[in-house]
This record gives sequence, C-alpha cells and structure tokens, in this order.
Amino acid sequence: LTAATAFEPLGDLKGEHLNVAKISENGKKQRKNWTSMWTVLTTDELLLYKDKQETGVKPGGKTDVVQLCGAVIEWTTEKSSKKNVFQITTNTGSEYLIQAENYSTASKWHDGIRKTVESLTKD
Ligand code: I3S
Repeated sequence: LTAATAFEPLGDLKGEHLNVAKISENGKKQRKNWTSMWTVLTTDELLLYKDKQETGVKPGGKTDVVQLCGAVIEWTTEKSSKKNVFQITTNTGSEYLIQAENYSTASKWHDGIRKTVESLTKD
C-alpha cells in the first residue's frame, strides 16, 4: 500500500452505472432481476437510483438504500453466470448482487464498499 491509497477518503465513489440484482429482502428470497442502477457510495450507505437524474431528488420509492453497517461483502462465482459479481448481505438479511463488465470498475466498488463497512464496524 502506498500512502496515497492508505489514506484514500471513504465514500468517494460519486456515481456510476452498475448492474444490480436484489436476490432477497429481509431474509425473503426475491426473483432475480438484473437492472442497471446509478450507484452512489456515502459514508454509511450505498444508494441505488433507477436514473442518474434522480440523485438530486429526495430519496423515494424508486431509490433503494443499502445500509452498510454490519453488512458482509464478498465476491461470488456461484450466484450468477456473469463475471465480476460481488454480493452484499445487510444486517437485516437483504442480499444484493452487484456486477460490472469491467473488472477494475467492479473491484473499485467492491473495495470502496468493503472499506466503508470496515470503518463502520470499528469501535
Ligand atoms: O440465478 P438464475 O435464476 O439463473 O438467474 C437468471 C435469471 O434471473 C434470468 O431471468 P429469467 O428468470 O427471466 O430467465 C436472467 O435473465 C439471468 O441473467 C439470470 O442469470 P445470471 O447468471 O445472468 O445472473
């Protein structure tokens, strides 16, 4: 690790289109339905917008908010035939698959979300 990466600020992933499939909600399995979502990482949440234009609007029905405190994030090759898929499991038992065609994009989001989860889990 270089000093620059070690001190990279959290919550700096401002927005990008990622493929998202919510596969369970509060422990209840959902039908898998991949959707391109505009994804924004804050200091404690992952915001999923249907459209980039909605980000200025107060979060409503079209936005999903993934609470990252107590979440588990892991790469998976079993839950999808797609490449570069990782899963976020929230502490309330909701499960999301996140995917990008480009490995560096998927990896950047995976690492950013993992760092955020770690920062929320300390003390
Ligand atoms: O885990 P599954 O059921 O194989 O997921 C596939 C389905 O969601 C499929 O939709 P239909 O159930 O309408 O056929 C999607 O088109 C596929 O993309 C899903 O599989 P992948 O491997 O792409 O996650």
